[in-house]
Amino acid sequence: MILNEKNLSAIGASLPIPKYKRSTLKTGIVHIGVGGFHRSHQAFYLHRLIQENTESDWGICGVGLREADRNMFNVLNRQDGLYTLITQHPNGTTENEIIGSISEYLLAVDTPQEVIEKMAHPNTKIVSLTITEGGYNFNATTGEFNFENPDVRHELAHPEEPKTVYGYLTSALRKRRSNSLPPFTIMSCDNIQHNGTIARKMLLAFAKKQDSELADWIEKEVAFPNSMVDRITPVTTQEVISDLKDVHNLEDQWPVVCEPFIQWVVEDNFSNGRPPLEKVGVQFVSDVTPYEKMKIRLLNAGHSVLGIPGAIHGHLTINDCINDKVFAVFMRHFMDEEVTPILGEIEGIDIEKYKDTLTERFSNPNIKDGVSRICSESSAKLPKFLIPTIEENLKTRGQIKCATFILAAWCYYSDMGKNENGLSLEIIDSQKEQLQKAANRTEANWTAFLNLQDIFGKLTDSQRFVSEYTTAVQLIYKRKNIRALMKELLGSSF
Ligand code: CS2
Repeated sequence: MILNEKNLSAIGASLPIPKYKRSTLKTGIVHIGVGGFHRSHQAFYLHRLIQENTESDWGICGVGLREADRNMFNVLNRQDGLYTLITQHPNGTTENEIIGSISEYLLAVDTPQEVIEKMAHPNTKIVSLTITEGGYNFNATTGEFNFENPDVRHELAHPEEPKTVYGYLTSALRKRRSNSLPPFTIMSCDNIQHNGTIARKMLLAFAKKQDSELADWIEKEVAFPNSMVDRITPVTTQEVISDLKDVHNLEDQWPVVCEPFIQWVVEDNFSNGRPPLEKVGVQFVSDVTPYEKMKIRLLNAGHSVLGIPGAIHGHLTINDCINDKVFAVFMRHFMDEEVTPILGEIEGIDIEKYKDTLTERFSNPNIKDGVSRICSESSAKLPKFLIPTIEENLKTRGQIKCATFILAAWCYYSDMGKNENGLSLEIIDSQKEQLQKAANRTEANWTAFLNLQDIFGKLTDSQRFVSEYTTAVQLIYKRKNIRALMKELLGSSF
């Protein structure tokens, strides 16, 4: 049976379906970047809220900005925005639920004006974003907006033809302003520390170039709450799609798999009202900084610390990595010695327990989170997840050996094109060519990879870092046994 509105009540005989009338939902949120994560996290919270508290003003209109979003557009249109959320518990129990909070989906490349109209509609109170770390369009070294981006250049020259998130946001905000409507809140849900502050800084830089009066209005009127978002959501496999068909006779072309854990901490700072998400477990706080730092520097960095050497060694999933004692001890050492000292006290949080929970979550055998997902877009992730930790430790003379080793391993990963079993490794990264080009020069110049200024920024000014990196990269290339080196690096911990 195809998952769609028409078949919903029949599907309801075997699976939980939305209990609310989806046709009466108003769109209160426009969300840019509907992928697995948005659907396991924000859309799930909204679904719960609508279901349990009859909050019908907070339906979601999903938006895809890129041609690459066409597949999501086709699937969600075919399925009337419905999809199955599959929660995988560590003990093997599976919960399936049909989520109904995405009531519309627009593909901006086809209907740009419709997207702008939707954002400018009086019912829209929030525009939320999961556009990935790379989508914010800043230079990692300077932290400034990248005006060299050809899409940005295009939309600055032709404001009526937006391409990036900034072109759309300014067009819609301009419209709201001229219609005397209050602005929407811009709510970033990406894994970037101070995600709201960065979204604000980037949008203002863009808007100032385009229309300085509008920029002044945005500066005064638009709220950009910072937030910490968390739920591990692996890539959906064909196997998951087939299982739904075989076991539940349900044809869902793009279900979402996730872990049971979920967390969302948001600053209570909204320009035009917000859904009462505290009713479904969202934490509203005045300052999210300590939570986001903890999550990004431990969970997200922890993933990369496992995933990059894991891919080189030939582990396929995060669960495979954490079940390998060498990897587990290495990650914990990194967390204990390199991250915990710079986190300081976080009110209400027991960091030791938090780290234990991460090990447990990474060990969930039913999540099968591929190392390829973790390693993808490392050029945008590592400058946010890992490099700042090295920078802080350099200032305080803290330890940097594990994090530096991971950067050296990343160079090897980018260079080799295959793992230590000889199987090919696919690099999924918008900077793939630059990474490969720099990494390919390593054996002629051991620090060639560090010349990627946009990624490593000022790290290369530190002699201590460059020397630790050089030692690590030489060992990795010469020994060709990443696991043995990780073990040796930790010495007496084994
Ligand atoms: C992961 C995140 O992409 C990554 O590298 O660390 O997607 C992670 O699974 C989520 O942030 C969990 O909340």
